[in-house]
Amino acid sequence: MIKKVLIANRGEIALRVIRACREMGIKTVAIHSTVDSEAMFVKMADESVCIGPAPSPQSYLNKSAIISAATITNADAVHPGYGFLSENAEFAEMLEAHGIEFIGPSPDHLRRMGDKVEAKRTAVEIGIPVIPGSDGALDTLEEAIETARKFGYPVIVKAASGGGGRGMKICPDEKALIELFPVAKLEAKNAFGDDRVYMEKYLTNPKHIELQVMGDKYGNAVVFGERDCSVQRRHQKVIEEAPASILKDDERKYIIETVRTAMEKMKYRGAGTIELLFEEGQFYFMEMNTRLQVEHPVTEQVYGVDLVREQIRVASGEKLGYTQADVKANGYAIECRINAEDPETFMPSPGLVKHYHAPGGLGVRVDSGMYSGYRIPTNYDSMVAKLITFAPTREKCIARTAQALSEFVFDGIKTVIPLQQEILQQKEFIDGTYSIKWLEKWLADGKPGLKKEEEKK
Ligand code: MV4
Repeated sequence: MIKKVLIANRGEIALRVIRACREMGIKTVAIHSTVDSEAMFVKMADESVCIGPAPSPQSYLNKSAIISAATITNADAVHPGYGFLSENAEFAEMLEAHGIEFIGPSPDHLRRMGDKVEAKRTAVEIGIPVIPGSDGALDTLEEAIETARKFGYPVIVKAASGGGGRGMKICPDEKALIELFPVAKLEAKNAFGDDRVYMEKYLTNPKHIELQVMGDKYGNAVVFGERDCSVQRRHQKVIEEAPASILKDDERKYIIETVRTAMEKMKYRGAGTIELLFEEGQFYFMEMNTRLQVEHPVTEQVYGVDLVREQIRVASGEKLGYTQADVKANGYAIECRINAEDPETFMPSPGLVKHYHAPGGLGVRVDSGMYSGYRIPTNYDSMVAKLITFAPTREKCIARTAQALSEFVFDGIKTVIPLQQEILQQKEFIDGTYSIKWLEKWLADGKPGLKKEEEKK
């Protein structure tokens, strides 16, 4: 069993991992940059090592500095959290070479899923439905035009090294494709040093549904249901929920069994997420994320599982503590990502939080490294807390979320809480029909349907 874990991350996820380790009797080492020395995760770890200055490339992305810190503190494993080095195959290989366990998938799986053309090829091989499109990368405009004629417009051109919304071009017709195909290739070359692009039929109004998977070193895999992550703006999720309220029982059963079988076929190890688009009753593979995700707590609350504990257990070589028959959903959970941003302009709002108060009560969980007197640094992303609420019904869960949001105090900074309070009152959110397009369109239209508006009339 792993005895000491170095956490190669910061903020709430570092804290999340420290808490799981503590419960398991595992010692923890925090690494941090100079601007994070007063952060909660540093205070909560058994030991800490300052590994570099504020810019991530010199600290949280500095592979050799992190491995040195693991070596001098005698850590036998590294948990990468999300973002930073969590999906970096080279980092996983370096750790392996130093005899340190990477708490995550194999380097081969990290590399394969990082290449979106390879990921899609793998999805086909293991039986996950994919979006109709090109067979691998497209070299020439002529090939692209021929492919688009076969599947029909609109089409989307995606960078093989992209992902998460980076390096995509939507082409409504052939004229647009002729114009945008070379641009897509050039931008991919400049952004990723890889000009390979591929094409798919563009789905115009889908939902983003993702499945939580977990595999062990013995080829066993389970799926902890799905999440609906369609409330997003510029590829940043704002509210996530589990289960996805619009799925019918047979749709859910089918996709869970398809993905579970697929994970066993590829012998996937560790936590992962299969991202799907869902439109008109059909699921389509989009990408696989080879890490624990920000929104994992909604799954934990609905399935009563500690996903970080399971990650550590399977990395230690233990068998999964669950079979698919043990996995039962209970109630509903909603997560709000509280970002330190202006709720109207989305401009970052870092600074000193003079006074902080978190909500509480039945069915309320707050994952955050915030405390009164903490100064949010400007160098990293703006998420300062995650509110996770859970209740027996979705209706009760929405009411609980609204109440909990109203209890938060962040004195000195702006947060997106007012926006989330408004979203909770919208018809599309309440009935669960919102698609990936909904939030941006509602904002662009000046937030129609707000109660305030109706009172004025
Ligand atoms: C798509 C799509 C429609 N059709 N692919 C965005 C992130 C990256 N994982 C792929 N993305 C999309 N791929 C086809 N064939 C629409 C999106 C997309 C999207 C997906 C999920 C959540 C939000 C999104 C926002 C814009 C576009």
